[in-house]
Amino acid sequence: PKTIYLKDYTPAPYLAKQVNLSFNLLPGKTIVTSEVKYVKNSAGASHDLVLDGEDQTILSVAKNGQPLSDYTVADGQMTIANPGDEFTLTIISEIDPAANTALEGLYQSQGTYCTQCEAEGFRRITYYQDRPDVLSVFTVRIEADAKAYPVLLSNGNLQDSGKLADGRHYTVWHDPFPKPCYLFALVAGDLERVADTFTTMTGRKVDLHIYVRSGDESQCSHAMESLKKSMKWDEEVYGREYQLELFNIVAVSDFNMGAMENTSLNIFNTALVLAHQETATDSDFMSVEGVIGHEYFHNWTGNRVTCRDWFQLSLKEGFTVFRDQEFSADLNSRAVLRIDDVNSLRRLQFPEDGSPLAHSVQPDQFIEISNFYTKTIYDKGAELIRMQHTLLGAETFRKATDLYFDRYDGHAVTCDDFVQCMADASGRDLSQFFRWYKQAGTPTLQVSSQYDAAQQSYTLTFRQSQPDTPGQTDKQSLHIPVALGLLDANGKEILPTHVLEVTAREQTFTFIDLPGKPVPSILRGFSAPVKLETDLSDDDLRLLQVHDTDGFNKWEAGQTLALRTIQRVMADSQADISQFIADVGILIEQGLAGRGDKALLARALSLPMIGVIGQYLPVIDPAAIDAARTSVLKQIKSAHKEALAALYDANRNTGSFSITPEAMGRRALQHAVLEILTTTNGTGCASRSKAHYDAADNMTDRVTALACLSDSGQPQRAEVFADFYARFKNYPLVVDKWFSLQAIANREQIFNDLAMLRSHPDFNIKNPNRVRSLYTAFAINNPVKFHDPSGKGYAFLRDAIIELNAINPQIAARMVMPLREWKRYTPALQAHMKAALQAVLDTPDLSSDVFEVVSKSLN
Ligand code: HT7
Ligand code: ZN
Repeated sequence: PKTIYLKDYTPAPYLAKQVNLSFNLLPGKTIVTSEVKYVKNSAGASHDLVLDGEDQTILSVAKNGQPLSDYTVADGQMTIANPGDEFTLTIISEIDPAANTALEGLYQSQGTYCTQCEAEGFRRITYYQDRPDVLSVFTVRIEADAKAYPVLLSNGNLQDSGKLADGRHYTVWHDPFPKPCYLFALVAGDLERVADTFTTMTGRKVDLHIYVRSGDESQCSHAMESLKKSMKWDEEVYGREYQLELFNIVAVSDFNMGAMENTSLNIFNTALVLAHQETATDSDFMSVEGVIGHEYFHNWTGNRVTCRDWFQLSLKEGFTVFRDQEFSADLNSRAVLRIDDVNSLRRLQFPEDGSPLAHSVQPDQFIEISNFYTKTIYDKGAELIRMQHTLLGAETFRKATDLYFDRYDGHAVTCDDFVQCMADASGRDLSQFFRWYKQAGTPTLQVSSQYDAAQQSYTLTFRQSQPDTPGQTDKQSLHIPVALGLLDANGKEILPTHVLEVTAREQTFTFIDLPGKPVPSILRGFSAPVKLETDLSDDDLRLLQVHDTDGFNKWEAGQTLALRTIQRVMADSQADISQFIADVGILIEQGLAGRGDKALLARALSLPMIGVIGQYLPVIDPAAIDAARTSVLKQIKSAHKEALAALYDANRNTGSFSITPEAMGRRALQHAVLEILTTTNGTGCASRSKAHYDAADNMTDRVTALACLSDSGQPQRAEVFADFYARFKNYPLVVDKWFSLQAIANREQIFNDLAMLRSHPDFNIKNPNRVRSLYTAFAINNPVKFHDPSGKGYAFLRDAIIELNAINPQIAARMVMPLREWKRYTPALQAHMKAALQAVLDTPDLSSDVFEVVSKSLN
């Protein structure tokens, strides 16, 4: 496989002035006619027109209407030497969507034709310059059987439609905004439409349509409301209006990722559209809102202003994640969302940044771009935008984004261009800040403090360090915004949030006129994606946990105390942790007194997950972490059983179901409490969980009960899982949950369970959601059994990767991820993980997707 380098970028040799595509959808084949008007690009280096194309049979090629034979096809490219300054090229080819199991290009999901062109799927549809800096105006004609495929959609506005002979029909779509081919989309199927409208800030009416399979219409209202909220939010917060007359969303069951932002024809995984209290959890409702927002926001950040090349992927993804995070924060509880986002960053992105696959937010090289849709590009990328927002302040940041949209609407640009807009609008020099885009790895920020009673001054010293990562050593210091507050010994805030800018390797800040030693609240709101090491005492943390005005740092103080407690138990299983246990009692009492936000209390009562704890240890032994964590949970239960039971009872479901932040907070709190109460997995625990299930009137409570029963050896476990399956077997997204909730069980017979699930009639290796529900759930959310000392967990994943390599390389490559941090584990586990990776690497006919991640992991 060939490595592609950022340094080799050159502008496209030809511009595509206009693209006319015609699709004839026939049984067993699709005929694609592509007619493209090309003009020589004066900035282009070469005179040859080089078109990308894969998995298709060329039927004919013509230039200006005359058959052309003077071209070569090799290694997925058609080359036409020196075709002239301006000409029309017509290529007719044949593809087979029904045989397309990779789910890239044009494929079928349960009979519905749909497309996925990002990043390089368009080349599976027709020969074209498949790169994001070639922007063109598309007109698309679709022809198909009218009865089987009554709905025929593409980007833009409907221009024409009509009936044809033999029961066929057609539509013609025109998208007036030039776009790269990765934003092209087509859908043809027998789908139901849910319709609404939105009136934009200048009074234009936009039709909003969500297409789903018959029977799913009643599960679309949350997605539709979320879409309208997104459109309004983008107008209010960024001044961005939607430009077309129509916005379509289509939900399909077979999809490699969550959703795709194709201009005016978003295609979604059903998991991120359908939501109803009976079938979706609170977390599903939140994801639908967030992803509907994310795809809608791409309309400006990605579509109207797009990427010059795929090394700039974070230009659109990092910015759009930041936008969707802020959208959700404005609509819900800001502190809760920040906690959940940071938890996810630490659990998934920090390990990536410390692995052999660590890469910068603007990478320098890749083999398969689809392997770079990573937590680093998306979530660390969003943190980079957040830091710029923090450094500039909301008002100047908005000026900078206005400048960005004005300057680059209709252009394909780079991350450098974005940061330059931030610099130009603020008058600041952000050249040091740009190093965040180029240097991989999570920096460590050490902070030490000194109080001088005589001078009444307080000094904080910051030391930053950057870890070596593959291909990068001796890194330079970064520009780090550190949001800081100071509290006095009584917990009163004496310095409200103030942003310090740490730019040197070592830097001190002195605060004067302080009559007593303050307690610092450092990195409020997690103002930079760093590993923070402080000299705060347990008492300092306890003060912050109670009094900090920053919701994130209040939670963070409690988590740091929990982490220290678990580490103490890991070092000495008999360690005295009574102070920590007593502190948890205070939190429970607060809950019983009805003080504070329930969603925040739920998070405060949840111990850090095994994956997060592992990040703070030199060598990861999941079983040892689990033993210590479980011991702490058991001590909490034993000390506070009555109070916890009372807190559970006080938060019982009364009244009708709703998804307000308050209602979700109450359910989350009940879940956190039930998890502690059922931690010993005895008969009483099982009865409690079963009672929770029996009382449930919504999916969140049912899933809570199943999660608390999952590890249990009591008979209620089988009863409840059987009832759940019987009730929901006709709802694929709920059957996914049934698979996952069993795959995450930390119990002896797990490997038999996994074998049973793998051969279950509902398992389908070709459906990515089902594959994730079994394999990803197991490998990510069952750390103890995935890292079983026998190596059986790794073997289970290894076999699936090998099987999927030939079916769906993108999904196969993603499944390698849990193995890539092998060097962080104990020597015995390392050996098994390495052997699993090697077995995959030794597989014949390895796709370039899997080859890239496995070979880099082993390096
Ligand atoms: N921009 C979209 C990316 C995407 C994708 C990438 C590779 C393979 C399949 C894919 N489906 C969607 C998703 C997003 O970030 O909005
Ligand atoms: Zn995106």
